[in-house]
Amino acid sequence: MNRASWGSRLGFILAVAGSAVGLANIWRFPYLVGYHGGAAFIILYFICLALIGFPTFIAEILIGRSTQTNPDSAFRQLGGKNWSWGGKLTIITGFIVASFYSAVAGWILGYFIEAALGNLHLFTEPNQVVDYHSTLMNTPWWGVLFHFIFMMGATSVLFFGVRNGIERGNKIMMPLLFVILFLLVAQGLSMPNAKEGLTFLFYPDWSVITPATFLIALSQAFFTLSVGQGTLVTYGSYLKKEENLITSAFPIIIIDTLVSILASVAVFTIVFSTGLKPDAGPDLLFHTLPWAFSQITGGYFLAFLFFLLVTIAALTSEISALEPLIAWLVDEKGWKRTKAVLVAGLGAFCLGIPSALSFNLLKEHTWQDQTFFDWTHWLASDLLIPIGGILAVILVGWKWGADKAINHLMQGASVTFKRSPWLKIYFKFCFKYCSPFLILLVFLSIIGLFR
Ligand code: ALA
Repeated sequence: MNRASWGSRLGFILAVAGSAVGLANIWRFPYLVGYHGGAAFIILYFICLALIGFPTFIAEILIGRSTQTNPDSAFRQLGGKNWSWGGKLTIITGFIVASFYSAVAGWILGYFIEAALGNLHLFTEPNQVVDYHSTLMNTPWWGVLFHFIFMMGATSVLFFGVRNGIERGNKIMMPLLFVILFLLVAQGLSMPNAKEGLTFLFYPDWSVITPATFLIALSQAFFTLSVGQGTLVTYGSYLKKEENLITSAFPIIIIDTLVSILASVAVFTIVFSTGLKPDAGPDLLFHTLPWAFSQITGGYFLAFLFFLLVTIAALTSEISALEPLIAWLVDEKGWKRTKAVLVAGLGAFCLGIPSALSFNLLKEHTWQDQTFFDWTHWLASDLLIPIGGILAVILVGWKWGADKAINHLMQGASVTFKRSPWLKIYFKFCFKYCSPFLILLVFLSIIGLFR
């Protein structure tokens, strides 16, 4: 049987961009910037992207493209039998991400429905917004129901396969996402105090930067690029070997970064124009914004568009977190795609239920003061994703060998490398030394070695 592949280069770019652009761009990035010194955080984030994010991103796609198979067998082919555990670990990571990500995205979908029903732009007091949010979060069935509907949405795209499902879905959803984002930015910029929001966003406040900020910037870069969760290896495995990987991957990084910045512009200009501050942390989305929407003309449409934007972004990422397990079940176990999608989707839904209930029924069930959601989120984002990333760069830089890997990278990209010969040095330096060393540093500090 022929292995699935992308129908076009644009299809690959939009699918990977769809995976990258998600809650981390539209929700997390603006509040991190708001909290960690505006442009100072953005500059730190760019450094993390250049030295660690981009090389790891390329390394993972390269592993997939060169082996044309799922992460388990790809790691085995390049590194030998023992490396297959590394590949399996990344698939498990993707699965765990898919579980809690869907629970969180369920709230966003629920908020989109609230916005569509006209319930998110008529608040007259800030407390009402907080109470409204608490009431929803304290309703167990609400979170689980929308977690289920969201998972159904993701699996129904996945059922149709790589070209007709993932690629086609992203070709529809990503342009829609850009249109909505531009509408929101245009609206934000036309508001009375937009300048204040922009000044806050682009003024670098270095006084709040600490070594911990570097870790936060790196984990943001990793999470947003979907590194370490098997997605990039799997999506890379559907890419033809003669594709120019550099010119296909670079626009994705630009799109992902641009979406983060534009989302921040939209959020900051809207929030500042209503006299609020964007430093409320995760509550920015559920408290600050609905209150802001309640105070401006056209609040209904803004709320509707904003939550639609976030739902679409989350859906394309959810799809990509489930695909590695599906590819593994199809490649390694010989399952039909429909059965694999059903089992992966159902499994992630079940694992996501305790996460969805961590804010109500299971709130008191904690271990070391952390709920189930906190634990799974920590396990995947802080532990398994960096491990997956470091394994990929060590596999490429040391086990497979940086020179061999770069030769493979040059396949389809010889003109690009001829035009920019420094790329060879950059990738060799990053694959072999810079990225593994920096990720290791981050990892050690996450597990508390430098506390
Ligand atoms: N890359 C996805 C996001 O940014 C997971 O949310």
